[in-house]
Amino acid sequence: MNFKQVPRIPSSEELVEYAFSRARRRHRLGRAQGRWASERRRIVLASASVRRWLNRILARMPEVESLPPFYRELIDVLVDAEKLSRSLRSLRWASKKIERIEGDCLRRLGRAESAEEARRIRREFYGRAASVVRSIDGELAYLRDAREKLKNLPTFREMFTAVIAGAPNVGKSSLLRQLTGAEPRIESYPFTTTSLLVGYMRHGFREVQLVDTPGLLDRKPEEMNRAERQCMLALRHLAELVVFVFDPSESCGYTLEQQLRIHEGIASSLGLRMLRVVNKADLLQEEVLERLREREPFREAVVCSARLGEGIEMLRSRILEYVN
Ligand SMILES: Nc1nc2c(ncn2[C@@H]2O[C@H](COP(=O)(O)OP(=O)(O)O)[C@@H](O)[C@H]2O)c(=O)[nH]1
Ligand SMILES: [Mg+2]
Repeated sequence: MNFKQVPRIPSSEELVEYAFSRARRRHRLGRAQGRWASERRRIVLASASVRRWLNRILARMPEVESLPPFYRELIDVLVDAEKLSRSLRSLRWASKKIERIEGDCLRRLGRAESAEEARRIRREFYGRAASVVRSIDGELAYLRDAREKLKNLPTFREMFTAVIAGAPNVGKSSLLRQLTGAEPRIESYPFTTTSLLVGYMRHGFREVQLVDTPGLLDRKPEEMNRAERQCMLALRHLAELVVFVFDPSESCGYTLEQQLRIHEGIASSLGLRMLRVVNKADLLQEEVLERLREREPFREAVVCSARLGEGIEMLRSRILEYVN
């Protein structure tokens, strides 16, 4: 499952320009064979250039239908999987169609009586092939957009996985960085900030895959946006442990009550083991922390500050206790 390997996807105009300008420049190379050899070479070369590009896209695009359910659903959240398949089918159709037009034009070229007729057949090939390419312009644009959205999807491994969840801005990504020592992988595409991130944490023989999710809000599944749906998918398909992060300072912009409702939603619906984390301890007064620890679900919570790097070792060893 790797969308990075998908080649750049051109616009229809770019593809037409690329194929026909190559044919113009290169048709004289190589030895001419038979009658109207120069026109023949131009047709063959233009056709091959377009089809090669289309076929490379088709060959490198992962087959959504054959991916595990988690990836399929994730892809469906990010792009419309059905439309993705349809667009790929259009590319396949265009490639075949151009091959047929090529065959047709070459056959007629063989019977051409004059240089003028040969030229006309070649121009006809250009025109028909270009209009096939132009007819898939929308599909090419869709695939280009899909590739951008999917190329930064991390690959998840089959191993013990903890998913970090909680409201937005509570410090989930900061904790992932602290726990894994990973530099934030900030890609130029803004989309990644609302995507899933993955990091690894090791201690002796124990290894944990940590998945950082975009924030969850206190909403029903049908009201969830793309970011929240990704988070729910990660919880449902990947998580063996949920590391649920609270920000009782409420500097995240969500009240503690709202955060507790989100927590309750996950705890009651997914039946997963949960480790609670109280983050941003640097913003909390000692009395507040003590009172918090006397109530559920904070009795066993790990208290830490991702900003100061405090409590991180404790959190790491508490997570590792769940492995095996
Ligand atoms: N004071 C304080 N700020 C924190 C702490 N952890 C994260 N932040 C800040 O909270 C904001 C959101 O953090 P981020 O890790 O992106 O939260 P996420 O949305 O849950 O991934 C950022 O401005 C962080 O610098 C912490 O322990 N203390
Ligand atoms: Mg984050």
